[in-house]
Amino acid sequence: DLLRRMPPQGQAKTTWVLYETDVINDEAEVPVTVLPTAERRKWQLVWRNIILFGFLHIGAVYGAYLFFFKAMWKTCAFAIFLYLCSGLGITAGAHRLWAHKSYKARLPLKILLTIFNTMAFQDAVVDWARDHRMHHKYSETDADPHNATRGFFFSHIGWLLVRKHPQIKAKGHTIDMSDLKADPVLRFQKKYYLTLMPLACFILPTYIPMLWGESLLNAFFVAAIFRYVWVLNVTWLVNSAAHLWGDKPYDKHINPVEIKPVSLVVLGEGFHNYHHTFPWDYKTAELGDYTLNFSKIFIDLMAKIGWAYDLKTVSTDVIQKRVKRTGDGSHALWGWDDKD
Ligand code: ST9
Ligand code: ZN
Ligand code: ZN
Repeated sequence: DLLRRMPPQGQAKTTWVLYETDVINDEAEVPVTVLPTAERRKWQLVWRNIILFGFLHIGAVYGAYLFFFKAMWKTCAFAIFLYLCSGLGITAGAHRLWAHKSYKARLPLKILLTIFNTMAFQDAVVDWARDHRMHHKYSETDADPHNATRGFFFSHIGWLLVRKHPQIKAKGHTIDMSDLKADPVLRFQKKYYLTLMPLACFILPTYIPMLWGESLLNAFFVAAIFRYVWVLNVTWLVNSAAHLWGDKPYDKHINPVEIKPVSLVVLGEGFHNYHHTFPWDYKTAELGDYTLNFSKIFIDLMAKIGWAYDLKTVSTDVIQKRVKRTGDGSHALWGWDDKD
């Protein structure tokens, strides 16, 4: 289960680094080769996506203007509500429940999170989770769909504007997706995605504000377009900013960092050095600080009513050992009980 990456001829540096994929095991240490950069590539631009994302972002700027200056307060509140719901569809749903299996959910919660996830239009959960499992297993290589060693733009949005690197398709078979492919709720979502997604992400968010007298224009640009593009961009920040600028208290050998201000807007997903070190923790953070981890609050609440169970986490002891062994020294508790 431990990943060994082979260097392409003559261009990689070798370091000793612990590299975990899906294993819940903090003890093993193996040598792996970390590729310092991505290989040079010729881009195959996907013009359909470039044009669509271009228009979406222009629409979102207009939507932001309407949000701050023109729309009814109820519409603005509704847009924020949709941001939180669709955000949870990504964080508590696609990410923590499905890609990482960091907790289990009963049917009503699976259905709720699938609805929330469809509102976020980041493609069907099975496809999102497949890319995300590749991102963890082959982090910062060409088999990582949003390889952050290619820089901010590529890992933020650029990767959605070009054809995927052949390595993604070549190594794709090493990812086991049988669990999600067998899930009837996710199969339903995938099968009817092209009907469900427009309804959940654009049509209903435009229709509902009109029930309280909002104009079609305001409803569409604020609750659908601006809210959608906002959620996309904050999600993408976890791929870009949270792989670039910040501290590495848990593992200094990997690129992901802790980026607390981002954590607030990404509902608790900004503790990315922690998350790549301990990907099975349902909190995606050591402390799960309540103010910065809305998704944890949500999962805890679901656990209280019995809809979520088997929440996985990491013991303080394991975290402490890891911080001492591979941390960069920025951990707040750095040096605690140094006697042993
Ligand atoms: C979007 C996704 O925005 C965002 C994901 C962000 C992830 C963030 C993670 C961070 C942690 C969580 C933090 C959350 C914070 C949230 C905060 C919320 C408040 N493995 O893709 P194709 C094979 S989506 C194995 O067409 P192309 C496979 O055979 C936005 N195999 O490649 C596949 O066929 P099939 C809306 C793989 O042609 C075939 O290749 N959506 C894998 O190169 C072709 O696949 C869009 O805009 C794999 N991973 O095209 C659509 N991948 O699927 C964007 C592929 O039949 N995407 N294969 O099995 C596209 O248009 C295209 O994918 C493309 C590449 C142009 C980018
Ligand atoms: Zn990452
Ligand atoms: Zn993850």
